[in-house]
Amino acid sequence: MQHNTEYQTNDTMAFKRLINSKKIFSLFAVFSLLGTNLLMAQDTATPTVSSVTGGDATATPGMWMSVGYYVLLFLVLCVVIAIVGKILKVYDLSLQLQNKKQINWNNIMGAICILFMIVGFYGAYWSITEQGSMTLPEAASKHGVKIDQMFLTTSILTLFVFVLTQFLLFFFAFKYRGSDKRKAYFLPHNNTIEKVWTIVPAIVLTILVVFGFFTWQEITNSTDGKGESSINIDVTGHQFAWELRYPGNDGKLGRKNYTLIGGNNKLGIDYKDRNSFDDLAADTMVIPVNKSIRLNINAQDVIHSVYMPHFRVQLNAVPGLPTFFRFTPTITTAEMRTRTDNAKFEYLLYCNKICGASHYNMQKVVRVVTDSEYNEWIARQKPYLTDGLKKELKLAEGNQKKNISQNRLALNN
Ligand SMILES: [Cu+2]
Repeated sequence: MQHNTEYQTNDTMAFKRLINSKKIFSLFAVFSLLGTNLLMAQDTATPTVSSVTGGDATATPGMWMSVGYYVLLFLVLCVVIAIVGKILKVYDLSLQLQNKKQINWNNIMGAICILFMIVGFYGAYWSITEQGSMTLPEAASKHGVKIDQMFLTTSILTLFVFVLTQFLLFFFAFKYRGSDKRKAYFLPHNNTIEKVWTIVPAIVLTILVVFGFFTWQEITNSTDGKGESSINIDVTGHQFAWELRYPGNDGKLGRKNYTLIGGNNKLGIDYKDRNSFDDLAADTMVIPVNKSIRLNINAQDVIHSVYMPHFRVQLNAVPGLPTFFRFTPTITTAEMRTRTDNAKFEYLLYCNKICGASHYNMQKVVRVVTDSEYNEWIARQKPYLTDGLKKELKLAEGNQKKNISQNRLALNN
């Protein structure tokens, strides 16, 4: 009797503990769902450049609500499946008590495997046909076409392997399910099989890697060292905007130095370098079609990333580590507007590193134009060397002289 009560108290305690952990988990789930919704809703409240593009890319709070809804639906479905499984188990035990023929679980598991395979394949087919077009827009640069070819080759190869292996996995699980009529064949080791599944993937992966290596080399060496001049454009990232600098008539960008960064000299341009005098500030990145563009990439605070999906350009912008990327745009904005049937279409330069709270809004419009349009536009751009900056530079020179004389005084003392 005593023992019984002891067990009972133990059981109730364990039960209570279970209830508590369940309560805690559900509370946690509710909070994380609510938190995500609130965060996302806040983000969408601020207008973004994407509204310029006329795309449907802007997320709505409703969209995130529906994400939460589908997560909950999935959890409910899991619970329902678990309950059905338990009911079947109880039914099976009742059959056993009545000395009747029991449920053949091996057949059920085999059928579930086949069902899972069919649903899984349909899901893969659905995601390719429904969402495949959302991956990347049409390539609008010379090297972009090559990257797409590589991407397509890899996708077809992996798709083939995916279908083959998944079919074998689930079909074999069904075909050779447990049965009293069969005895499992014991296969401890087979050298031929081992060789095949080591050598074949090794060859395929080597081909892909070499293919990728040569494509990347072609992209990065395309115009370097061949004397072909590119249009130099400085892209500097900071929290949370991109700054653009174009060279003036000389085609050369002046030196920069981070110690010179100040109110009127946002980029820290060194005006001791004569090449700096005619450098231009621009708000939009306007580039001529079919001309080689060299982006000089910089960052001032944290790591940002220059990302232009249409041109298949992406390179990190790292503070203190200037890099560059050359590409040649092939389709003008006007042409793309007719192709996409969207009068508001714009190419965009995004930041592709989560660099802080307003990272999502770090975008710049890129406009690809004809040669004459470009020349007309560049003539209208204002120099970086503003009147304010000129005054400041003179002041700085004056200060420097003062400092020097003060130092001399100090030395004399
Ligand atoms: Cu950024």
